[in-house]
Amino acid sequence: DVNYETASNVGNRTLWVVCVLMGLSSLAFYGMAFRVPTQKRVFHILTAFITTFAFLSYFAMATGDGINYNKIVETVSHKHGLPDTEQITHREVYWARYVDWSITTPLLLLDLALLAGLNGASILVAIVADIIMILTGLFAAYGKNDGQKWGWYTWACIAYLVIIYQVAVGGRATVANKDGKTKAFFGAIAGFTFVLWTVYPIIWGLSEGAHVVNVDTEIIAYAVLDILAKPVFGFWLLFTHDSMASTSPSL
Ligand code: RET
Repeated sequence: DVNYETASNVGNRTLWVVCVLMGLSSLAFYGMAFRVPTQKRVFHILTAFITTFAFLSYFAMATGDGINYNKIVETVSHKHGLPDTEQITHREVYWARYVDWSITTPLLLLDLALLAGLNGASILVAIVADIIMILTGLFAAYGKNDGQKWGWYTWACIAYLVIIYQVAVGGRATVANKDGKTKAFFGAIAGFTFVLWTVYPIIWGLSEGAHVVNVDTEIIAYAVLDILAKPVFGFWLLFTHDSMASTSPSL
């Protein structure tokens, strides 16, 4: 039995909508970058780069690039002495996402780390753990059987815990030395980030992992998350940061 799991028009339209939103947000962030003094510009540039990479990745996926099939072979055993059969599933993998995430999630972490004033060693550990999380997630997406797939997934989750430890726990301790406004803002935006980021591995598990939801649902779920994690996160960070006096990173 051979079975194909692909996106329909609904999925493709969703990809185009996100592509346009990422493009427009990028223009807004570059525009905002010009209007702030140079010492405050690091956050604007980082945030604009994040949506620029997302725009490019969504352009790829909407036009049919950065996608191919993963083939999974399962043995189905039958009762009553019938011979076992092979169930072959070809499901679309949108690998352009992983290229996007491998670049943009470290930049998002850098936004948070610079806001908190995290030390260089912690920033480096968080970024390397993040790259490991995304690359092992990419290998998981191409797993040929359950053992391989969920094995890679486990390494990705361990790397994610390292990130949370460095940025959330370390960031809170560091930001405690800053003014009250920065402290409260870091708590809010880091909390928002980690709740949101934790939904990604859940969606992954239901879609690419266990094939419980179809490819269209996967596209829509990631679309909502990506809009919240990039443009919404970005506008919130930049508007708040512009209104604060003393959060310039030491760069
Ligand atoms: C994967 C699967 C393997 C296990 C884990 C994952 C985590 C992914 C995350 C992605 C965040 C993406 C963001 C994109 C921005 O638009 C790779 C899904 C833990 C946390 C914030």
